[in-house]
Amino acid sequence: ATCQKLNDWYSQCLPGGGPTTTSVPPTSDPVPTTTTTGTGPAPTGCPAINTNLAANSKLPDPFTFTSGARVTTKADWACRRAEILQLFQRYELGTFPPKPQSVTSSLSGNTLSITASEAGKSITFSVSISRPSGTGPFPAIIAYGGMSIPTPSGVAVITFNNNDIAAQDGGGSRGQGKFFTLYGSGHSAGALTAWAWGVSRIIDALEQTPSANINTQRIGVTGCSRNGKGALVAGALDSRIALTIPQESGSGGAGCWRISDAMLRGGINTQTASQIVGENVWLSPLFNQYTNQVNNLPFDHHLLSALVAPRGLLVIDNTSIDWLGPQSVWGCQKTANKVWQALGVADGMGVSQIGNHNHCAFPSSQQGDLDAFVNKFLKGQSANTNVMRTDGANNVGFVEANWVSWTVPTLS
Ligand code: MCU
Repeated sequence: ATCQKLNDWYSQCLPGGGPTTTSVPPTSDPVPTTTTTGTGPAPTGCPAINTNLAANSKLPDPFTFTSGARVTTKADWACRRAEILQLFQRYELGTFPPKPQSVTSSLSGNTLSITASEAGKSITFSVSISRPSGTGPFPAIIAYGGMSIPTPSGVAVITFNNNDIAAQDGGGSRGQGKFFTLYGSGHSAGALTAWAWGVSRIIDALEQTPSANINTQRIGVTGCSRNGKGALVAGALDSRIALTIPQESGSGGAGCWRISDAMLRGGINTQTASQIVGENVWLSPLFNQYTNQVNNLPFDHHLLSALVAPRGLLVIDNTSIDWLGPQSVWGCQKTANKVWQALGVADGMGVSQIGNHNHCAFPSSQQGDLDAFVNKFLKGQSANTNVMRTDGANNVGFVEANWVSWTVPTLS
């Protein structure tokens, strides 16, 4: 394909690449058929999942089940969401284990220690809680590796040492960390999934520790870059999280695999599925067989974001770093917003994509966007969260018709 011009890449670099045949799902399927902790009880009466993968070079339709049935109601969406959760675990993230047999916690000063036990094994990890002045219970943001966005007033920060739960020390660090001590080093979860499990245990602990003085109905999660990928996965997997704020998360986060591949075909040095699985252990080994045929995946990351709906999602991004796939993030997340549109809450999900700053350096020009989402979703105030903006000249050229071949229903 002619796919050369950087400035014009959206018109040059159409969907494509990869085989058009179907692919065989993994033979050993460790994925449970029930939805997991934090997502509430599994919806009933849902269509059976169809795992015969069909190649699709565009972004898969959020509103059609793998069975072919259409999503027309909000109840259908609950089923479709459960299906998408299963698909992500099966092909990319690995199994997200349910709440372990026992989760206990103790608070000492600002340190919350959490012990999780399952099948005779147990692990303990701790988080530090920094509370604002005033009277709680406070809203809180769980920050992977500490805050990389400005701490909003009146909001507690819970610092999560995600690397302690699952290592991310390059391709050789698979199976290391406390999650794997508990579940075994051969567990299918990638680091992003293991960290999300850790976030779920933090929320369990906060729920059972009123003296921590945190309002568990008002929990946000954030992280930047690799930790931004983690924050997005946590928001997708645990529906107790009210606001998800991935920052500059790139491929494996807010980018779509298919669009990132098209960018690379267009000569842009950007991270793709093929590269990411060698660089680090963020994803399940189950994903490896799909990285050269992402068109066979029954999802892309617009559907990872869609798992967050109708809860709050603010994608904070940077247009200046090609490696992060800014065009991919923009097209992917504009498309994800259609799920919030269908649910009647389009302004529950925003994208703020601004360049000319270092990686993970939050520019003051995005402060208003952040404040609006925090005010609405963590403080319960009314705020204008209609945020869908980019300063990327290439990005506004996203040709939706190249990537989206479905329409958006209004779900009743
Ligand atoms: C955007 O996140 C990652 C990226 O996926 C990696 O390829 C790169 O090595 O590191 C980024 C990061 O985490 O930077 C702090």
